[in-house]
Amino acid sequence: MQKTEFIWFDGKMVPWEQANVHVLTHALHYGSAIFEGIRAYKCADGTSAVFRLEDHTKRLHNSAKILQMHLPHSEDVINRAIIETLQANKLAEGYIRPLSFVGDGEMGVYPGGNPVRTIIAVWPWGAYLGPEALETGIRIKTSSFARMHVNTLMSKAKAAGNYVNSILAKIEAKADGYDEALMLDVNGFVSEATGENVFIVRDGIIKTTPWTSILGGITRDSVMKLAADLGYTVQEQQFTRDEMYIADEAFFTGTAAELTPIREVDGRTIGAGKAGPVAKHLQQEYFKIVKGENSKYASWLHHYTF
Ligand code: PPE
Repeated sequence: MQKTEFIWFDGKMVPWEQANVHVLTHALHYGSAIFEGIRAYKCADGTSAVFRLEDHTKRLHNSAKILQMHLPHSEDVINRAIIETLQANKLAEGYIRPLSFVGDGEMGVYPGGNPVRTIIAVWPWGAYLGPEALETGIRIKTSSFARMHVNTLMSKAKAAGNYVNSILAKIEAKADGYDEALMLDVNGFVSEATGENVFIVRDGIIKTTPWTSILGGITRDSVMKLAADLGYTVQEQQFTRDEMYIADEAFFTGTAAELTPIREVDGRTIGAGKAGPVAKHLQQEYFKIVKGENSKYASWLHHYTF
């Protein structure tokens, strides 16, 4: 990864190399951490903008609530700290990773009175699934691992521990020669991917999985609103992998993955085997919005300069 100069750590700007923790950090042993993934883009007017900053910070605080972690910093403080970290690093475009975690103190599963610590790191990050993925689409395979039951881990929290399930699926998919894993829920319906939400398009209707076993993706929400504004019918509805096989188009959404078309699922070619027209249309409009080229969505952008 491409390093930057400073990481915000519990209210202070610390040089990248000095942003360290003790090996007995609770989160390192038990996964007791929550995080966000946010992107900032260069805009046409020469400024930069963080995409849906306040919504990400809100989700961070909601994740803390679900995990009963007490964050010492308010949403306002985190919003300001994110902008300050981008400015301190002179980063005009890139990825932002706030992380709050249970620190060291007592050992044992019970987090007790261990301190909750927060970092904000930023770095340049290109296309998540490879430079060609956004153009040509990716190949995915249904994972042998199911997404968590809704009472096993809390998918609406972006919790570090949840990602062990994602790691298992991602390693399997890559080892089998695929770009990403398609994950089903415990009832066999399509859930999400290891770090993306799933959409299909069939007979002109756009479908995405309901907010049950999935993370409530902010890109998912943005694309649903955008698609509806463009006149598409958008449904939040369960669907099966075979419905996906016969979809005209399929795509993933995520902060890191942006809007990545899917060209193959379990050896079946989707549509024409390349980015479909609806995915391409939504992708183009999404990139215009995040780069400040569509004033209708100006309220989603938090501009900054340095
Ligand atoms: N589901 C999961 C499991 C997930 O991790 C993400 C984001 C999403 C859906 C989409 O959410 P949103 O970014 O709000 O649209 N995954 C983040 C982490 C990726 C990583 O490898 O790290 C991300 O895209 O930032």
